[in-house]
Amino acid sequence: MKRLAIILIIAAIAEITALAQTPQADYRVIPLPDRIDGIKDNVFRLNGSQLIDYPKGNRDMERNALLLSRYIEEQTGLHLSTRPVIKGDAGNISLVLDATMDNDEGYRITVRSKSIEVCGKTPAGVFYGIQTLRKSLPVGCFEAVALPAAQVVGCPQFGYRGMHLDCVRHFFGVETVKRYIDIMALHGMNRLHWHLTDDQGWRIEIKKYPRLAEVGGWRKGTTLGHNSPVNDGIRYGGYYTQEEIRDIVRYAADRYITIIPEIDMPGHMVAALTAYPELGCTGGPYEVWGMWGVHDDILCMGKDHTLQFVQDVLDEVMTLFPSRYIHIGGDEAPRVRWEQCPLCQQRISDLGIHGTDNKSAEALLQGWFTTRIQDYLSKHGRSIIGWDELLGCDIAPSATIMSWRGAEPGAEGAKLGHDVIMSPVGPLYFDYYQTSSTWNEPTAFGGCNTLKKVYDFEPIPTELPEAARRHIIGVQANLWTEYITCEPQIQYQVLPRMAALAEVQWLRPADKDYDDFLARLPHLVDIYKRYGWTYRAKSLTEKDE
Ligand code: TNX
Repeated sequence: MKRLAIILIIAAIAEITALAQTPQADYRVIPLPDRIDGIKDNVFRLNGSQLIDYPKGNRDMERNALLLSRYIEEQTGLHLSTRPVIKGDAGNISLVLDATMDNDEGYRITVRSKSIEVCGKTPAGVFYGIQTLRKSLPVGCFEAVALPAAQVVGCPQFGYRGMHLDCVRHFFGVETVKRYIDIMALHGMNRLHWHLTDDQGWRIEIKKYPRLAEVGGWRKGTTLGHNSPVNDGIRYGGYYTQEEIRDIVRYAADRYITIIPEIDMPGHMVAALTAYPELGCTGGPYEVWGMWGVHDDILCMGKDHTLQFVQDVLDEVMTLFPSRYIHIGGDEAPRVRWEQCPLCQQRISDLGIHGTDNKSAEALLQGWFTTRIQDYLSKHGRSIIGWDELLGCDIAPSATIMSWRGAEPGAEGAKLGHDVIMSPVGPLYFDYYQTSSTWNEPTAFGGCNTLKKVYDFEPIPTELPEAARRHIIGVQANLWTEYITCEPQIQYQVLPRMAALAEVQWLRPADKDYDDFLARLPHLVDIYKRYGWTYRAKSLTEKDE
């Protein structure tokens, strides 16, 4: 009897010590959930004996379950199998759809000693719950992890939470793009704005115009540094086949990320002009550009053939990208060629376009072109996004504006009734430096967008009238790659600034707190390290200048 009592006491002590040594989950992740309420219950001991249950027959939820299983294994070494169920039983992790929840992308995680439930109104909401759950787990190789009993609730402030990637100035392979998507998923983002065409290259296979990729996909060499007179003379390029694009679109969709392709027009078109010189005003010859900046040669507006070309390209783009939005650029289109081109001038006169005090006839010609494209896409159930220059071209408010030359154009656009995505150069150009002391940094575009500046950015200007506020539908950071040549450099520029952006996208302003964010950041960085991603370590400790 006495011996049994001693054995029991020893067993109890062993159990308590094991529990004390078991690493704990911490729900204060990035982006911070809206609420974390403790529940009076014991911890859930995750140890690999449990299953991940999902509703039988639901493919999206099945994929969610498989992704959660993979994340848990990658972060903790614990392997959990998945199981389709009609109704789950106790002891497991259950992924559940709950139609009574408010927001399509909101989530609710309930942890009790005997169960974990991850709920969302849609599979996307469940996916964000999964992200919060996996980010709360410690990183390492464990026998078990203890999850405190709690209810954790989160819901994003903005429906459009974007990152942009320029794959033109430098070209990045399928695997790199997929990893970029993985990084976005970890940060709760849902729109990838993929810049695919520009003066320095055409990166998307178009079957009707094969020379676009074959000829336009390659430049003879690249300038060294910031547009120095020295060119490296090394042929550079590449493009994505339609098969590869479909694969990437699917990979992103599996992670609830919509890819918005950008076909920049009528400017930033020298690569296309090189392939098909008749699309330009002078007829060329042109050469895929090996310098950075704004080029005077753009699409000719006087030829019907140009308009047909654009529609044909967009037809193929629409078959590849299910996104409602197609980005048609519209930025940095100098009008010097149009001013001198008899065909463009003829078009202006045929259309009866007359310049006004603040809008030239050529600006209005760009407006006419954009409106045609807008009408064409809307006939196919799509909408356009364009850079804020479009506000100077008299276009319909159904065009969504991406505000890059500051937040002011976006505010103006919202007042005019346009939906707006805020991605101002300051502080959301991630191709800019992250510190003012740049001597020890990889070459960047310029500027200085520190982690704190990103964190402090508020997408809805305080002075914006109430009616215009609802037009600010989202926030995005841009990564132009003139000076970014390889994947580690991509990651270095975006990490950890994407973490700060995630809180801008998810949290309401009153819930933001930079010091608290900094205290939560090292754990997220542990996850970056687990995946071998490059990041700017100094941003974690350095005082903002
Ligand atoms: C401006 S943002 C551009 C890009 C450059 C970028 C460099 C925009 C619409 N145009 O073509 O790559 O600056 O930061």
